[in-house]
Parts: sequence; structure tokens; C-alpha cells
Amino acid sequence: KQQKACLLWYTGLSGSGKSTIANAVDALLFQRKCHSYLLDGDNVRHGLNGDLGFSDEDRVENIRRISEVGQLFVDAGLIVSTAFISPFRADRALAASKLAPGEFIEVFIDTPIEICEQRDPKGLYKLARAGEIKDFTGIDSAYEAPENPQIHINSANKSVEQCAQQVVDYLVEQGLI
Ligand code: GGZ
Repeated sequence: KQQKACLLWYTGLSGSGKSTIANAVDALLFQRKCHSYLLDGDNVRHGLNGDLGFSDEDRVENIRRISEVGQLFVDAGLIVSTAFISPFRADRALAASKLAPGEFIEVFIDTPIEICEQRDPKGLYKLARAGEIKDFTGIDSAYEAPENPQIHINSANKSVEQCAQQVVDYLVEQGLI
């Protein structure tokens, strides 16, 4: 068998590089002929979760649905990645509790807020600082960093390729691919 199904659960601030790194990992998996699927804001926040905003309550529901969908894709045999801030520890723990040991892989994209704010690709930090967006993660909404992530990526001094390779190396080490 070429691959074992699992869920790579990326977590980190807005602008930390979750989606970019998850996309790069998926490209590497594709090269290795692995079957994978990536859930991120583009295909979930606009569709399935289009009714949800960014209050604590809506974020909890966002993550609950994503963990349910992620689980379904794992059942289908895929290497699934989810790239959402997922700011609350309890919600990530709930997602983990639905999978077998070893199937849930928490990937902490540990990029300091100063760097995320410098990048500010969508200008959202600027708007949040100006008070034009409320409940922005890291500014006036909490981010609870993972305490024991399976993969801890300090993206600040690394290329996207190096970060992606770190994830693939872990999957190889664990015998998942
Ligand atoms: C955080 C927000 C907010 C607020 C809009 N707080 O950099 P982005 O744009 O592409 O990533 C952010 C994304 C966060 O959605 P998630 O579904 O990942 O969040 S959570 O897991 O907490 O439910 C950002 C944009 O949406 N965005 N408003 N107030 N990020």
C-alpha cells in the first residue's frame, strides 16, 4: 500500500503561511503519487461554511464542521490537510479525538505575529489595528498555540520548500507514505 490516510491539521495565525505550506506539501505528495486533499478557506469558508463569521462561536462551529469533513476524507483513504487558524485548543483536541492515534497530525506554523503583520498580504492586520475589523486573531481575538504539536515549523527563517519538506519527512518517518 502506498499511503496511509491521515489528517494534517495546520494551525497558525493569519498570514503565518499555513495555506502556502499546505499547498507545497500537497504538490510534493502528488509527485510521490499520493492521493491527498486540502481543505482551506478558499474551498470551505466560501461554501460549506459561508454562513459563519469570526465570533468565537462561529469559529468553534467552523472548526467542528471542518473536522467532520476532514474525518470523512480520511475515511475515504486520503491524506487530508486542513489549513485554518483554528485558534482554540479544545476544538483542535476534539478534531484529534475523532481519529485513531497517529492519524491526527498537528502542524504548528509558528510565525511570530510581527512577521505576519509585516507580510499582511490582504491588508487585514492594518484594518484590524485601525479598528475596522473586529475580533481579529492575535489582535483582539485569542490564539492558543499548540503545546505539543507533532510538527513544529518555525517558518521565519525557512523557505516554503524547506517547511514543506519538514512535513513530508515526518510522514516518511511515521511510515505514512
Ligand atoms: C482572523 C480573519 C478575520 C478575523 C477575516 N480573524 O489571512 P487570511 O484572511 O486568508 O486568513 C484569515 C482567515 C481566517 O479564517 P479561518 O477559517 O482560518 O479562521 S478560524 O479557524 O479562526 O475560524 C483571514 C480572514 O479569514 N479573516 N476576518 N476576524 N482572520
